[in-house]
Amino acid sequence: MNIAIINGPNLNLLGKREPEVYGKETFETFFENLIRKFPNVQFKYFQSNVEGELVNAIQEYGFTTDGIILNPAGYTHTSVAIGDAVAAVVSAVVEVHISNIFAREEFRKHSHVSAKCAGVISGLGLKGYELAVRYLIDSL
Ligand code: CA2
Repeated sequence: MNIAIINGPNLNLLGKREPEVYGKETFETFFENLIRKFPNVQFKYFQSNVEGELVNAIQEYGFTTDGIILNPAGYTHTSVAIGDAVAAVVSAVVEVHISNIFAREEFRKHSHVSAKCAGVISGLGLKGYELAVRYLIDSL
């Protein structure tokens, strides 16, 4: 089974800035442990701060993997293009947010992506990515 994790802008700063909101762990450390926990899953990881690169990655992995775990970060709330890309691909897409976007500012409560996804996990920290992996394994 192949799963791609795609992270949007600023998530390369995880564990380095704003630990009170996003936690102390870097994504690299979390990802190493995730690979160890799921030896039967082949993971791809992509992070970009550039909207078009995220669209390209969704298009690439959306036809070559079984599932995508997508945290579009700030583009969640602004990007019609990322929502359109998710709608266009065949892989199951799970939207994940580390923080609870419904407990924050009003503008974070709207996502251009959620309605195009199989489901959304928000507010469970990095654990949300692991839960999304479990969902994809169980459902595919
Ligand atoms: O909670 C999430 O996962 C978000 O997608 C994170 C985005 C935010 O714009 C969304 O509303 C919710 C922000 C990502 C910024 O990541 C940082 C990580 C560490 C330090 C600074 C920013």
